[in-house]
Amino acid sequence: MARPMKRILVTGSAGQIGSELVMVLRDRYGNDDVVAGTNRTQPSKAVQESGPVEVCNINDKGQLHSIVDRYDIDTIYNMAAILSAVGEQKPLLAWHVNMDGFHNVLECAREKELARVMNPSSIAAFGPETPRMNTPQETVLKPKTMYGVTKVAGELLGDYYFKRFGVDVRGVRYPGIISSETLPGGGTTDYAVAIFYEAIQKKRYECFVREDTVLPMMYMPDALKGLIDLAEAPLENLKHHCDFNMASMSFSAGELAAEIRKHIPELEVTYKPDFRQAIADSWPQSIDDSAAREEWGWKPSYDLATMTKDMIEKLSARLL
Ligand code: AKB
Repeated sequence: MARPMKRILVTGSAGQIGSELVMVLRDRYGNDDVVAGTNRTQPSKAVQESGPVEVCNINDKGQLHSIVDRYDIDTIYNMAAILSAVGEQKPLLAWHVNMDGFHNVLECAREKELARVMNPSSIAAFGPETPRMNTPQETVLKPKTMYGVTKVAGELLGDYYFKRFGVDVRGVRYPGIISSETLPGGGTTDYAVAIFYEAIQKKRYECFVREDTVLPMMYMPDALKGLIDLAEAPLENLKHHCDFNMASMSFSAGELAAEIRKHIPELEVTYKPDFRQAIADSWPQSIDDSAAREEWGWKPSYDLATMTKDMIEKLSARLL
């Protein structure tokens, strides 16, 4: 039987996923029991005002251990990461944070016998040799970005720590995440968030991938629910640990623009592909997530239409 989770540290809590994850976890487990760890960026006002916040650089072993000791942490959600686009500009930094930092988290979990480590992987673990449609759970993993390399290595390292040391490490391969609270930073799928802000504020958007670029995407409420459901799943039900495929919706940049135009008909989109096009072209278009569905009951709630409507309502209320 897995140990219960009582006190949680979220690293990268100022980031796109971390900032919303902290709030959902605080709702679920209590404000004081979820520590928001952040390195350089200030977390949102909501995060700062609702519970403990600590400076937490996962590359600083002493700092990480001290937070875990002081708050009696038993679960770490490791959301600190350098994403694909920044990772291509700063590959050594991507390795340092995504691998050395994650290794520190794992070592901390091993030494202090923590109940659980959650470490998201990504569709970036796949590469051009991977089947692009309905990408299987078990398949070729030969990414061509440093981010992807660290994601594959992170999956393997997490699985190794589980088998070798009994550390309960779990993770999902996230597609592009769309959300209205915090902007993503430095990813290839960022256009699918930026287009909403620009559509609402300027009625025009210049997209950095081609109109026909199709990628798997997911709305934030599904992404958070999925990660927490996996964290709470009984260990004995899991055959996989750190590499669950997770799917929700797939659409081209042009299809997304057309869906937004149903709400904002004046929207004009131009397409000017840059270096991120090659990254997008190396990733799958759709994902087979049957292992996640079978082993821990994964089931998304949002599709392109319901996600778009909700994004526009939330962002319009805030930005206009
Ligand atoms: C990125 O674009 O780098 C991320 C991802 C798919 O992991 N959003």
